Amino acid sequence: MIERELQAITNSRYNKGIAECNNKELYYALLELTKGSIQSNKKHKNGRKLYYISAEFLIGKLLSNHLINLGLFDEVNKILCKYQKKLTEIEEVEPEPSLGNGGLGRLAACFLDSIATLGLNADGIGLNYHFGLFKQEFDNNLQIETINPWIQPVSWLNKTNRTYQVVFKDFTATSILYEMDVTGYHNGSNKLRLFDIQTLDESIVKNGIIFDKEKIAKNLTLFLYPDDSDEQGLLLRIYQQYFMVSNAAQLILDECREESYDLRKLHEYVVIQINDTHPSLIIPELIRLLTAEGISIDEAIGIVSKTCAYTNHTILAEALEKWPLAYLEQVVPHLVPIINELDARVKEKYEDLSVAIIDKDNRVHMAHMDIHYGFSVNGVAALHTKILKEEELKAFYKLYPEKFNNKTNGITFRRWLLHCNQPLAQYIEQLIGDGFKTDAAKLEQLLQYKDNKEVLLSIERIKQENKAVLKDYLMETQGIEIDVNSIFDIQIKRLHEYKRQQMNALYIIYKYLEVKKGNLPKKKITMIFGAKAAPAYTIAKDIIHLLLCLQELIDHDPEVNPYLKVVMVENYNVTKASKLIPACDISEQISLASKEASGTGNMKFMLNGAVTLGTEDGANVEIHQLVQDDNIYIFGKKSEEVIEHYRKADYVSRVYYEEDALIHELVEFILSRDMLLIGEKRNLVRLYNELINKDWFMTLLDIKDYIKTKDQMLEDYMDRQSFNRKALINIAKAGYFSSDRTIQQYNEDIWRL
Ligand code: GPV
Repeated sequence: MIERELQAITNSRYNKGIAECNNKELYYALLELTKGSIQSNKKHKNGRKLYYISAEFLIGKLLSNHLINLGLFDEVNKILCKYQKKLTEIEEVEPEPSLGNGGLGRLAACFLDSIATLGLNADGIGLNYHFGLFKQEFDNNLQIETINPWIQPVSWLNKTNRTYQVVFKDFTATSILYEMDVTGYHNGSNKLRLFDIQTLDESIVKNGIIFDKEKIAKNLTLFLYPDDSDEQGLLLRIYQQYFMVSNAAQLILDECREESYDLRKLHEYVVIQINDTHPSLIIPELIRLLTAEGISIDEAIGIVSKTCAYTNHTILAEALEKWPLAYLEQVVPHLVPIINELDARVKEKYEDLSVAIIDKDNRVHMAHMDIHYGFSVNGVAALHTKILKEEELKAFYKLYPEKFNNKTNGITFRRWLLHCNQPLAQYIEQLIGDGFKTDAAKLEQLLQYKDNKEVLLSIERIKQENKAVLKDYLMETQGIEIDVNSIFDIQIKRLHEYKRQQMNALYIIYKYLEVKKGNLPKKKITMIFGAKAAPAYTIAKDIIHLLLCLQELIDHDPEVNPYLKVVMVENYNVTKASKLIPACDISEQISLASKEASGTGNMKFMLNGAVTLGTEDGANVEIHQLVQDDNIYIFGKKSEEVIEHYRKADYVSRVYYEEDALIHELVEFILSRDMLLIGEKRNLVRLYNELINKDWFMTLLDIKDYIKTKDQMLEDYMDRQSFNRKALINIAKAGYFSSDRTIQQYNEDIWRL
């Protein structure tokens, strides 16, 4: 049946049979086939509808994802095999849309998958960035940014004829709506709706990712959050955000009108989830549109407050958006009276100026607006929500305890197990049946095998198989040779000082010096990194430079390279994550306690049988509780102690550097002769100074405990059976982190669809 359909498509498209098509032709044929199957898979929707508004949806490649969800994957695989074609090779043809930066965007994508799987009535709303996040290349051990064009004449995007006018102070933009289908696992489909601006001009991008930031009509949807290190960048970001939410608000109200709903009862038909503060301007915009319908401002505020819910994803002060009122006046003056009114009501009601929307410097605190004028505020892991209540948002928690709730993040097991690790998924199915595919909690049944030698050996063999696949992939894509008989230690995530890739780099230096001294590791260690740095984040780029220099140094040192290997994977993205995670032994989750709101990579690694080396931070805390002490390696200062250091401002990294001989030696190495021969002095000196004079994220506070714990972990790895047992327990306990569970909780406590 499917075979005949595919055959018909290749015949009409290319006038060829399946066997004669190349991978590119087969990709487009499968795209057409898959899109056709989704069309016929729509379900009637009714009841309250959720709009999940997000500036990011890091969806990754979609072909296999849809095939799995539609239940066509195995059959298509079989057909392709029959013609000696490989789905994995065909997938290489598909470009990866990079519509997100990292965890927040990927979370939105996992949520869409679970929402559709659970059959909930919901759409995602965002922007159709033509070049998305930049593509990363390495040159001279430095990060270079180029564009990532992913939109092709034929793609998963469907153009609609919905368009809106979005009014800015200096011009009126005309939008156009594109849509992508979001399939649920064996269950219906929803839509991801991405707005674009009609006047966009891709040709204004020159020289990597440089473009004229002032030509808003031409640049608005070119990139995901372009560099906001200067005023033009900040203004563009406000243009983007308002464009996104004005379109969203118009769309939502239109859909209500189409159903003849009473807009005064909006909250009975609609719930809006605001994904971090990027879409927060939807609050004043909706109020504006409702008052334009003749509804009083009092009533409009009341309606919107019952419709909007806000998710917080960070406590990092620099990531909490505060827009100068003057900028809003420059871009969207018609929202300013409403924001002023919202602020005035807060100031009249509460004396505490720390909860004001507009502060004394005339900056608008987006999160404050969300909390006062939304009905729910949630954090993304238990510890994160606790810190919100007790520290960062304490004043708000006092005012509105009933609004605060926790929703620990999750990941879709379709992509992060069934697709990325087929050998493991099949083996689990052999052991406990296929119930875990729809009810992730069933993975716990694996615990009955935790002392079964044969099972533990199979888990090890599968990991070995996945390492071999990764080895071939790295050779093909980057010409890098890795040793499958080494321990794979992986840290993949955005490059940020709080995530402390620099601490891992200091560990590499430590190991390097140990080998030089003749203290050889029992087994070779391959340290793999993947990370993009924001183009304007200087220190983050310096850390990439340090890692690349260490990679080169060790590669060229025959005394050390039999024992150590550093690999920086270029252009880390969702596709690369799905190749790296199944091959990992040690999952590095080493953020400074209190700083990583949740993390979701930690969950993906655990699910694929890697053991976590981490701090008591974000969801690591919950992983620790689930797997218990024996199956995770926890180190470093706890969040209370870290918060105390911040409160007292008493952490001085230089003291650690001066008083501890080992720390001194490791940091000094950054400026050693060997390093300066390879690297750029300017970058290395800057990073060195940052570590000894600032070290905002307390690398030197935790480095000793980190080294000790990691060495213990490497030692324990040598007892293969006991380490495989840890892997199995991690897989068995990962069920809690299914985004199906997370979404069920959102629906029960917040959305009530
Ligand atoms: I705020 N996060 C992100 O990726 N981008 C952002 O702009 C902000 C937060 C991340 C957090 O850092 C992670 O800890 C978290 O797991 C993820 O959001 C999803 O909640």
